[in-house]
Amino acid sequence: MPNVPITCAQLEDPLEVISSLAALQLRVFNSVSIDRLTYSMEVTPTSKVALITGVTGQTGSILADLLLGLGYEVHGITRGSPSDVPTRLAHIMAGHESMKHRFTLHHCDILDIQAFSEILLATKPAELYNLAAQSSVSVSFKQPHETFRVDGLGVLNVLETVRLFLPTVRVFQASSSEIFGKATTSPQTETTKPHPCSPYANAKLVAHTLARVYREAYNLHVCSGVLYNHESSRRGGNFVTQKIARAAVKISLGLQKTLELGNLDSCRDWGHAKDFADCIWKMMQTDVAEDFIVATGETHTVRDFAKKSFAVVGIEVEFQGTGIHEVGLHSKDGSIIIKVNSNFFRPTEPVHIVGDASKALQKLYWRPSYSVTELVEEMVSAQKKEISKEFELDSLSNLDRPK
Ligand code: GDR
Repeated sequence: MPNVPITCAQLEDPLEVISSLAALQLRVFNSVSIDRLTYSMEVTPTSKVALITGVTGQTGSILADLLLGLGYEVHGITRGSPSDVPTRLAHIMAGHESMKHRFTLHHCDILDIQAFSEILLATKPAELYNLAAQSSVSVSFKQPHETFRVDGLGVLNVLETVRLFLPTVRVFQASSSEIFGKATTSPQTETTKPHPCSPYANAKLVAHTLARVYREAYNLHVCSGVLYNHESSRRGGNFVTQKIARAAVKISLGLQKTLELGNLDSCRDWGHAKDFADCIWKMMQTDVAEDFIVATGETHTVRDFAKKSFAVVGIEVEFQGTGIHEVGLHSKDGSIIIKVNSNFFRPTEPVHIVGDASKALQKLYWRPSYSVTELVEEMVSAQKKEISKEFELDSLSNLDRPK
């Protein structure tokens, strides 16, 4: 294997590493650092082409950043309007030429097999990441048909299109820890028996099983990543972590009085979406397609996540009471800043969702790089900036904070 020297300055700019390696017209293995993650990868002179469905979502947009950073030509699919610039992609679409010219946004519904197959044939990706989904568990109880349409039938369409038109493409299917639901084994592994307990989880299990069936029946390179909860500053505001991060900042600034939450005892294995995107990419680089659990192996309650988030803005929360009567009090003045609202309860909840990602460690050399504390700090800090922009506050420090 040729030894290509890389300078420290180059290491700070992965694109430069890739272009200098490409200029040497060599196939080499090397280590590239992108935003605290290190990639051991095979770099080829011709950049790879990737297609991401659901590219405007949190994980889709983070994956787009990652792949562009690795030198890929990236095509993304969204159902959104062609006249809108998706917020999470604005930095790419209005960004540096070196990124912008390698990114194309396509508009189609993955349920539209004709439109989807045209995009697949026009772009001919080496890697297809299927992240398109109705991703809210609570919405799935209210809209089970729509959830099954996108999360179940949509995946069947993607796999059928691949089988018929581009069977050589590598496919990643975003599976979910929700498939385990009321599983009796904890932590869960790739062999744990699923026990879904929501329409969302059920649709995801159908998709997870389809991915295996297409791999085995048609010898397609399809891998499923069983993704546990993954968060970041790009998380949608209807998910509990972002809802908490936002409320903590607003309450600290006197812009909101209370935060209403559902089940405070719910536990989740929360990781950082950047770590998860890294694992998803690594999964796609293996010659044999397999399913992997992607998780941190640690759980925290919603209550704990709230405590940590308020601590970042300097508020200590003391919880009192139980069940629907539990409240979170501001330790300084005893005011109620967190309440339980049964409207946020779900008809059923997974029991103990925590993943064992040993297989990803052994086969992909993947382990999460962010702790939950770092994740909380990042999310709350991002909300501080966001809210200060929204409310056109010149300086947060000038505000009259609640005592
Ligand atoms: P989840 O994420 O359902 O696990 O699915 P969410 O953040 O919605 O809920 C996590 C837990 O928090 C409890 N909870 C609340 N949830 C919301 N949204 N709002 C509240 O006010 C609230 N109060 C308590 C919930 O009951 C739940 O137990 C996420 C999604 O990203 C899925 O797409 C993905 O597949 C799974 O994670 C892994």
